[in-house]
Amino acid sequence: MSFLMAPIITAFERSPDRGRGLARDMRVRWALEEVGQPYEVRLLSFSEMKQPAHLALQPFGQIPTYEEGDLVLFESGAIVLHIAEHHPGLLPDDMNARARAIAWMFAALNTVEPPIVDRGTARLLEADKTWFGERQPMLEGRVRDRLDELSRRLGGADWLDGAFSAGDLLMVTVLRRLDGSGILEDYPNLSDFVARGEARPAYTRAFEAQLAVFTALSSAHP
Ligand code: GTB
Repeated sequence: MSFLMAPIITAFERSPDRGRGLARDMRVRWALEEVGQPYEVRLLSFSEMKQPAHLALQPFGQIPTYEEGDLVLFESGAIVLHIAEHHPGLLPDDMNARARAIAWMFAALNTVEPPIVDRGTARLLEADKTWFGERQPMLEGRVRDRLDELSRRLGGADWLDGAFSAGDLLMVTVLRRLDGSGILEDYPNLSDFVARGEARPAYTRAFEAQLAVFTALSSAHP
């Protein structure tokens, strides 16, 4: 099934990740690619994100948003769930398996992502504080606690619960936020899990699309 009009998502005009696909539009692009739904992208500057027109779509002035006909959604998890519920391929048909896949979506966003974001935010915004050095091991420890648990649960499986689902998609994007930290490398089965996600053709298409935004910007303003 395809939506009648291509949905429109928003993304950073200048992503601070410089095309590494770490911002949260990546997970929405990837979900749309997995189900074969064409989409359009409206790029926003940081100031546009805080103006009334965008705040009407996203109360917190953030990306991504999703517009499809008269439906407007914000929150990347809600957007991915909406896509998964309206197309085959990202959620199992069996109702119990479906509920478990949705539980993994929440686990990615609600249990695994927070300590990863806390660590990243501290490094970005608090590195000059006197207490930064003292706090850092604690923040990294919280990330490692979650990865220990996730790694134990994943074991030798390819995906978190049977076939690839929106739960895996979100978990891969969350774990990718540890890119460059060296932490994920201590968990070979989680590194392989991320690599398996990144090897999916839909992931590659989504990654290339967001990278093209950065590449176009760099060639316009070298
Ligand atoms: N809970 C919301 C969701 O899941 O949709 C969170 C959305 C969110 O945090 N959006 C960020 C944003 O718009 C972009 S993704 N921030 C601007 C603002 O709040 O003013 C977060 C992000 C940003 C940059 C990198 N990076 O450079 O690596 C990674 C992730």
